[in-house]
Amino acid sequence: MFVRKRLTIFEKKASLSSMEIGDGNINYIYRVYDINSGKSVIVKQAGYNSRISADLQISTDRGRREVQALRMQESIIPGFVPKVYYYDEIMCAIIMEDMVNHEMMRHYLMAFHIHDSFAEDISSFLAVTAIKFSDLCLSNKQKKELVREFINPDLCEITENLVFTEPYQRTCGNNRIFYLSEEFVEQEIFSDKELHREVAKAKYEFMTKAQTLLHGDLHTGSIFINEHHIFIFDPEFAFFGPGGFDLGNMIANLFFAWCYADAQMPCNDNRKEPFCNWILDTIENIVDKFIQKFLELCNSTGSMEFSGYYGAIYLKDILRFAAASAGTESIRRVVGLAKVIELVKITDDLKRARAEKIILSLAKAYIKNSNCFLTGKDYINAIKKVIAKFS
Ligand code: SR1
Ligand code: MG
Repeated sequence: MFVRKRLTIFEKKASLSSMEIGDGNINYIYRVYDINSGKSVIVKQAGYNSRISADLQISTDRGRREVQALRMQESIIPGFVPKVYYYDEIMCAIIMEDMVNHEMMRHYLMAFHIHDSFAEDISSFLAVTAIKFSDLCLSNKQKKELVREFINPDLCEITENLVFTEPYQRTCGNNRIFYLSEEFVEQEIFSDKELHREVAKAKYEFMTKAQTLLHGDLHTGSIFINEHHIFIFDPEFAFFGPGGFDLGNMIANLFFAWCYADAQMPCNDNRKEPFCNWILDTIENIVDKFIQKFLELCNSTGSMEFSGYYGAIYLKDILRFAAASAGTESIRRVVGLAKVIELVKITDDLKRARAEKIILSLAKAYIKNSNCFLTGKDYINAIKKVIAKFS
């Protein structure tokens, strides 16, 4: 009834059905479809509580920001996000394009599919959003107005707690640690004061540095993909934060796919080596293509002070925060409340423990040496070094 009233895309007499298809931590997602015409839309509704924890209450107006973010992203880089058809403030529900013939990237990677243009696509999205929503491109007043509109206290608080705080506290009841990783987490995460200091710095930047409009939760569950195309969706965590956060999250999540393949695929599976190599190449290419596109865009802004010399300084700062964010995303997915299935679904406990040690060690290198990740190769060298240590 809701969809029929709000949209005209279905025939008046169409017999519509719906089913709940969400598997995320927060919202309710329904597919509404007409079996006869084959047309369908997605309805995303925000409830008061998150699905992952009844204790976690989130203001229900988050859809407003999500819709605005999707529309703004569509305006600067068309074709990368699903179309929004309608937002209902009372129902707290978005009606949007059903991304048919696409599947969640997390599942796509867990089926060991390679995607030739992913680095090209995602680096464009990351570079364009890093530049076009920043002071490098927006006017002074426009930027401040948008920062105000995107103040996102509840969703940012989730990240501040789940990503930047709880995984470092041994007494935090929200953490979920795999039994074979407990000792390692105790020694390497809970006891490492230098690490805590660096994460505190990153958290402070996350809270205060309104550089650009971030997606805010860019993992492989926020991407739908097919052989030829990607959709980036679900930007309900969007806010003006430090450029580099989305890039870092992407890098961390791609590496989870490497860990899953490394642990789950038998050595005699001839898809294993190409897939694992493709993941590493993709991480390297995303970083290098991001850098190249960022600088090109920066130089084309026409802004005297922000192109050229300052552009390079700005980029270095973004790359530093990207490395730190790759680290914090990695640690929270191993130690914290919100897990990724790439780790949970590793069936051999010893292999899961090894994967988690690799991820945590790499994360520490990203965070403690965040200044040193200036090219794609810097990531690959760090990854290979840590893998060798646990071989
Ligand atoms: C309570 S929400 C837990 C996580 O799910 C979302 O997708 C975000 O990643 C958040 O941190
Ligand atoms: Mg989400």
